Amino acid sequence: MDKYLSKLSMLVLGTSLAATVASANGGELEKVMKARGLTENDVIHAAKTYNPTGGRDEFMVFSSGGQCGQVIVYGVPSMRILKYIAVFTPEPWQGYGYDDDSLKILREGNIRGKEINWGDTHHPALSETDGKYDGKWLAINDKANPRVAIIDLNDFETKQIVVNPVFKSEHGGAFFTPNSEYILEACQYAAPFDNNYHPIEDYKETYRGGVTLWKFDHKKGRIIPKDSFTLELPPYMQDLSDAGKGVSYGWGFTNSFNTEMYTGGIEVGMPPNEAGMSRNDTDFMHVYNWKKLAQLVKNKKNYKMINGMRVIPMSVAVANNALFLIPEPKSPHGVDVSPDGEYIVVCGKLDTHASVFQWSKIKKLIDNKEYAGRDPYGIPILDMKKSLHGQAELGLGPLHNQYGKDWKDGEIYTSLYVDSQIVKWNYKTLKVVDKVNVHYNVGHLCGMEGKSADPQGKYIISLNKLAIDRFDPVGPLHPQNHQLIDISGKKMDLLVDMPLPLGEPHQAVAIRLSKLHPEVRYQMGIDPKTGKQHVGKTLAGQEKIVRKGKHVYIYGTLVRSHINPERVTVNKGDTVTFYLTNLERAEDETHGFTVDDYNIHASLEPGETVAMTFKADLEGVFPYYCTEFCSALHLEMMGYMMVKDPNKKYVSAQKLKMKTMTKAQLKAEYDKAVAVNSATDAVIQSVVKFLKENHFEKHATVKNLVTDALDQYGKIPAQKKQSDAAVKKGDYEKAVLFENMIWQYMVKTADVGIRAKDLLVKEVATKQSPAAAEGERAFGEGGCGGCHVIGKVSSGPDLTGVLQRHENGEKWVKDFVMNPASKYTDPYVKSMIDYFNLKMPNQHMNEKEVKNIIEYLKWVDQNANLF
Ligand code: K7E
Ligand code: CUA
Repeated sequence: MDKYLSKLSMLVLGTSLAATVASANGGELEKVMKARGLTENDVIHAAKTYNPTGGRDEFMVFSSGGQCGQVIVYGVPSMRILKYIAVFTPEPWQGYGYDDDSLKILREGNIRGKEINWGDTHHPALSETDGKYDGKWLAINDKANPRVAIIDLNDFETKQIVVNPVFKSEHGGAFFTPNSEYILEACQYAAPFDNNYHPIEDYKETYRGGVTLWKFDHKKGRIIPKDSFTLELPPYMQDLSDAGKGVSYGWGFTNSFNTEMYTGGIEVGMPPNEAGMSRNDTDFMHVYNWKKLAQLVKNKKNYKMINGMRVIPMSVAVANNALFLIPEPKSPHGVDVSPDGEYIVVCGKLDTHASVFQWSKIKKLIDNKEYAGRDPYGIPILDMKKSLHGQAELGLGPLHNQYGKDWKDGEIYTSLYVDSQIVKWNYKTLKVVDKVNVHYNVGHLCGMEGKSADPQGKYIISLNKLAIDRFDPVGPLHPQNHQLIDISGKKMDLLVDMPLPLGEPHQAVAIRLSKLHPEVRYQMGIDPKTGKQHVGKTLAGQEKIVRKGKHVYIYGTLVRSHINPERVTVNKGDTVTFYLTNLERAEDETHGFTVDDYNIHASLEPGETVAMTFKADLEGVFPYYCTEFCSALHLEMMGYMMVKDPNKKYVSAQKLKMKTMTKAQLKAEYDKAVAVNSATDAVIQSVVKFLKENHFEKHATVKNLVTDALDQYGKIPAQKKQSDAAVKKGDYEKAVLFENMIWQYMVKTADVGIRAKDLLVKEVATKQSPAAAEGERAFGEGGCGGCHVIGKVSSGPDLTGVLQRHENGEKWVKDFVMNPASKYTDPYVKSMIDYFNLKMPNQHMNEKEVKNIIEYLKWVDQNANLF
């Protein structure tokens, strides 16, 4: 890698790439470039965005998923998608909407009793402290069904959906105030606040716009609807919004279009909305003092209660100097407050200009009550010219803005929808600095923390609406295209395209990875949706089935690789609730659960408890199983739910009983199982020894894994007791089953134990002797690597420690490699053959090669903790 980097730096210094590579690397890179038609620039772009396996990104992006109603999470600069967070839409993998607990969240989003199973997400927002992202919570709005959802960045799951009870549409949300006191949500298409019919002719009188200030409990991460309020606004179509910060802290800014209050009517011979709604040269930016409004709303006489929402009438806001209008160029779109709060940049959309308003000028006009007039609703209007710092001519269709690292010097980036460009300019000097073409029609752009009080620069992502000719064709509906642009140099440099095939992602927000600290497991028995202990929490040994009238409750557990209980019988017509707890503590040991044909599904992360309730209205036999390939015995992780009709008589079919094994055969099987177990145990002991010798307890993650492994191991004595008791009774059939269970626990112990060992990477490798290096080569070229991965169990056992696993290990390994068949009957080898379903083949190595391989294996053992 180092070599590669130095090569690249030479490149940057102007050395010809091809020449450098030809001399340093046998021309391999040149060959690849030629074969794939790559330029030197392409290779640099690739190197700037490529993450080698296991590599990490610097930033994490939360992108709205548009019509998919989800949030898309990806890394920058690699542009690798990491997660879809289910928000307004059911998501089966995560069980979202398919288990009781997440369904409850989804149904919080019902509107007037109506189930809604999608959303049109537009603007994600990260919670803030002092105007800077704190990595705790994410909010996102739904334009179609006016709602806001809260996602916990501790586990990247949706925790709350609130419905706006007065809006019928919204767009200007979600935006946090600088200390996450409130979340701004502005209306879009004006409509009556009540739920009654009002003729469109009464538009000006009865239709209203507004902005809702959702009170946010920053600690708990929940909106408190009863402490929230809405500011009534004229039926102008409010658009994007932003909260003031720094010098403009306490104020909010909301754009609008259709201040004409045009209501269309193509069907009655009127010109369409698009003509009537963009007639005026200017629309209004709403400027409001949310801090003052929050004080006013404490007094009953200052608000009206509508659909359970406290609404402050415009007249009250005006009387208290808390609401103003400023003309802005027609049909604007983005409004973006600078990191210090002094400038408010508004984009024209139908105007080629960006308008830079200046807070200190606005504040002066407000303080001096210097108004240019009033709108039809009596709201004071501030003079546009006197509020402006200035305007900059940027190009066609400016939409949104993001600030750069040198924002103090005026660095800002703006998307140009019509020109399909990102423009870098200076909002202080109002000069254009640089432009870069994007493909095509950019909407929002996303800087790295580019709208917080602490912009990081480095990259801009262009969120393009169209992907014409960018990707392989997939039919008439194309993906969207997010393009990563390097802004660290003098010129902007477009690095790479990423297709997003899930909806139209309007806006994205990026945060430094170092600010996020999500959990890897839950506290045992938690309902992650509430953060409290789940009523269905069940620990090992507490599994039970309880019937209460016609409701059957199953308190079950999942752990590799069984679901307890494995048989559930209910009556047709019963209501069934599965309470399941994933007892795993090992990181990433997720189990899924479904009962076939019953349209339920849950994803159980380690420690999580989930409830699934349904009516057993179909008679029959329904397998249930773990839906996540969690372990070698995942397919066996299943059970049956049997639904019988209480009004039917069923005849036993047991006459057809199958022939069984003789006692002698069973005894032989038992002996074999015991032998395999003691051989496997020896392997475990060697892993445990390794872990102890290398002080696993000093590394928290390793310690967790070891705890989990020993947990599995600790279950063996109880099984052994049962096995011994069965032997005593002469029931070898049962004893074999318990011995097999012991073996399962051993495999799980070994599995986790080996993962623990993997992680125990602390020392630097000792230098390889020439023989060991030769051995590594022989190992690779001789095909050993096809089945054995050092440090990992793959399609063959891990060879770390193989020399210690057997008495006289070196000779044992040599004999085995030279003539594998000679050991096929050795109980340990036999157990491995059974386990992997593979026999070690003869690779026809010569003695020297085998000797070198053994030297290599010794080196592996010396450095085992590095694999
Ligand atoms: Cu698409 Cu912010 Cu809804 Cu602009 S919005 S593009
Ligand atoms: Cu648990 Cu598959």
